[in-house]
Amino acid sequence: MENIVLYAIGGSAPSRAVLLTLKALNVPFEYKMLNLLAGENRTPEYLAINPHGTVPTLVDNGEIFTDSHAITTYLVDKYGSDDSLYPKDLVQRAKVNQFLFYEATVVFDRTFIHISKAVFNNNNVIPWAKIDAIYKVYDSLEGFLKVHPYVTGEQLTVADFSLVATITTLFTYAELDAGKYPKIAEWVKRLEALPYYAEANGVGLQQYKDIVKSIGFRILR
Ligand SMILES: N[C@@H](CCC(=O)N[C@@H](CS)C(=O)NCC(=O)O)C(=O)O
Repeated sequence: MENIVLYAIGGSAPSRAVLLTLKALNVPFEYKMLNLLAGENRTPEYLAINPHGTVPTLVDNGEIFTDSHAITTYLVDKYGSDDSLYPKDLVQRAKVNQFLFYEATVVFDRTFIHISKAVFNNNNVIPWAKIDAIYKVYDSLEGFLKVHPYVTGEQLTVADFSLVATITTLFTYAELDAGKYPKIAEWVKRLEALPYYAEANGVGLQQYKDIVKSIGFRILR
């Protein structure tokens, strides 16, 4: 058995950010898939590991980590053959942290989680304001990508993994207009070209989209 155990599910964007990192680093791990729809994240056993009941959770040699941003940065620090995905340079590291917090506090928290939770709880009429919040995110991300190929600059980092997992999931609710957001469209293509992208983000993303399609949703203007 591997030392690293990942509790996750492909449909979850933060889980996919961790999968992208593990695949990029080529680190072996045991994948424990949790079916959130069946409440497998609310069992006493899982809550004993992660009292918040969320995925992903990563256990490395008995140490437990319950947030994707903390997990991806830890993995690069511990298992990276170099620091390119999470630079040790103070300025570059601060920029990566900045975009990890942007993903956590703006992209995920102001848009995705509220829409997704509602849809998965049979409340599938989405007020326009919530969709508009997604377009505001696209506006800011387009601005951040104006001069660089990746969010922090010239180099791919875990901030790109974190953001691409959530942004591509938001496409489910607010399709990206490549004419209006060319930099985001190019950035997504750049990430899709990574050899591990399809396995780490593509498959789970499609699973998420299929579930939402089967539930259906309507936007209330
Ligand atoms: N900040 C956390 C967010 C984790 C999170 O909210 N995951 C969702 C799935 S995308 C979840 O587990 N939801 C189940 C629940 O809240 O009960 C991270 O980045 O790891």
